[in-house]
Amino acid sequence: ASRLLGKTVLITGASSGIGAATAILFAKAGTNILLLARREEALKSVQQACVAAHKASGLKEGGEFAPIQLDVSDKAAVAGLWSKVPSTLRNVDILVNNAGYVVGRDHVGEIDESVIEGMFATNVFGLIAMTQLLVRDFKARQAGHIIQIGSVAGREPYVGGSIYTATKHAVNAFTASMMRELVDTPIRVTEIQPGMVETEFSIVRFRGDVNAAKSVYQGLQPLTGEDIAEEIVWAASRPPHVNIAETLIFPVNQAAATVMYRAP
Ligand code: NDP
Ligand code: 8X3
Repeated sequence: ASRLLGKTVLITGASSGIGAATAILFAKAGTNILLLARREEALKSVQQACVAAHKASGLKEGGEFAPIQLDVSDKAAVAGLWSKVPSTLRNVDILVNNAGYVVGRDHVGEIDESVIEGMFATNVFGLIAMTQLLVRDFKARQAGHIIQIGSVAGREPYVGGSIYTATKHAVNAFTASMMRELVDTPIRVTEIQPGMVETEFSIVRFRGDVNAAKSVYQGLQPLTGEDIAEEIVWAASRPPHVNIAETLIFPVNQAAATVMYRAP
């Protein structure tokens, strides 16, 4: 949409899945993008895909894509982000807080301390740190859009999901409070809540066990990263007086976090 032409987008977790698909779709729409994640090589291939998508669009606006290696759970790295950002991309218009993950399905009492801390450090503290950094700028400029990637897990608890659902409920409460705080500004706040999306998410959840990851999607057609990217870019391209506050998105055969129909 023409409303996105020449805008600058910052995406965390841009090296795979939803974040990578979102970067490519924003590139097609004539934006500039800061691509953040821990894996540098993967970020570089997403950068190349963005260059190709922008070229194919034929648009002259946008087209600057900067891969920035950054762990959102590293407080010092987040505080020092601006020193890594090219001066032309310093004024971010849209923040997509997408970095996040789950490890395991262990029940309370058996969950590894490091797994608990890791999930909170990225999904909650990392998201909050990135939001704080950008919202200061947005307030000073009286502009900007913060798009949080929550989850159905931020609305519903489920067996084996105590820590992950707690992190996504925290994202929901943090985001909803901030939306209330910013009600007298032009700054927009959106939370996207996907159901099952086939990305590297389940491979990470099952610690690299690809077969266990595949079984999550057996008998149904899951969402793709591109499906969620369309939702994000759609929310970002609404007219300035419109705020898409929350959207819950399921595959057609999913109806709740643990309610789905699988073809036999
Ligand atoms: P992926 O595993 O494919 O992508 C996760 C991204 O987050 C990767 O780019 C990863 O990159 C990045 N990341 C993880 N930890 C950090 C960190 N500490 N610092 C910076 N980047 C980090 O999964 P999805 O695309 O599915 O997940 C994206 C978001 O969507 C997550 O917040 C997830 O919770 C949410 N979600 C996913 C659903 C699903 O079913 N897939 C459903 C609902 C929500 P790298 O490893 O290079 O750092
Ligand atoms: C990911 C969806 O159901 O695996 O946020 O928690 S679920």
